Amino acid sequence: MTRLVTVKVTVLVGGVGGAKFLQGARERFGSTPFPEATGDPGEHSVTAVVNVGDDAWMHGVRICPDLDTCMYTLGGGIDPERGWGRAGETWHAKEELAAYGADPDWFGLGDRDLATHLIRTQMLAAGYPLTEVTAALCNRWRPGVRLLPASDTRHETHVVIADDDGDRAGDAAGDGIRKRAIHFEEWWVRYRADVPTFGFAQVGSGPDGTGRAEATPAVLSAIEEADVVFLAPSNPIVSVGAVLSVGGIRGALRRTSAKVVGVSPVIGGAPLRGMADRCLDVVGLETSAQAIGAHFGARSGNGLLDGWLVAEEDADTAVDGVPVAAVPLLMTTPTHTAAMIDAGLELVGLA
Ligand code: FO1
Repeated sequence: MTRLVTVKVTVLVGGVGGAKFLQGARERFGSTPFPEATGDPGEHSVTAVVNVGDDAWMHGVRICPDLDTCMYTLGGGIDPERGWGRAGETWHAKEELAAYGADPDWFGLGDRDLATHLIRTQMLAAGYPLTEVTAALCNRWRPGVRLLPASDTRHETHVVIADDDGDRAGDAAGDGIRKRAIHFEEWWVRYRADVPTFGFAQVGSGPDGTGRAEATPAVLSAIEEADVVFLAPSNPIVSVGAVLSVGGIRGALRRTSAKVVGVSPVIGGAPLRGMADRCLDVVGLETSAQAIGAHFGARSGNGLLDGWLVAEEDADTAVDGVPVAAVPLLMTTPTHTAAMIDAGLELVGLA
């Protein structure tokens, strides 16, 4: 057993589930002020590598739902009922946009939240990378963990659905079904994932505007220099999966000397929250701790995991080459989540 005196923890996260997990990590490892996302993370430290697959342009501003959910949750500004956007929100701008008939009419930007998007959009237009923009926004919110976008370039999740208008796309797959691709937010928010769906694809570009999105140097060193890396119990396909599909991240996880611990996002065959089961269906994976653990795979093979934390209800889970521990997984309070994190450390011999 290795007892860590100082700990560098890196967590791959999405939105609501990821933010709750980070509250537990902050409780467990203490809050380290990170004035700058690119600054020295100090000794006890938690760094979050946050999904940017949900990021989108709406009404001319750049929305980063998962970064903002983490920032507002950890900074005390989240609306606790919705799990996204600001507490005490008003919707005057949304109403005015609707009065103009502006598109999209299915996505709500609150007045308080809009200020965040305006600052972000101005800074991006001035040439600041998203990592620095996020650090600047966090200067206000002081989340106590370092929030790093998985990439500084576009890496949006798009979704292939059936095209019932019939005249916008061809039948390239030759299966008799016309298809089109829409942004993930449209699929999730407008259609509630309830349309015939065929797959997900990342749409983006590399640092030079071509190729595919790459992880930032800050993300790669956060993974390579960590003592332990957690895959949060976020959506394994469109949150953690989208992070893993950023160029360089999978390789960094394979190389790091840190132990990599995954936390199951399903309990007894049902997702902890959200519509993870819809995404799993789309890619042909069963909604079970077993199937998701096997999907991530063992680091001793070609996969990513040194340990897989599942709910007590899933205690019979066995994943080839991966030690499994069953613990209470409900993140009801940061203290409960911190206990779950301790179980993860113990599983890989770090506590
Ligand atoms: N979710 C909704 O269901 N409806 C909305 O109008 C909406 C607006 C919105 C604005 C900013 C933001 O950061 C998040 C927002 N969300 C909204 C939540 C979010 O889009 C999704 O739940 C996630 O992207 C999925 O994790």
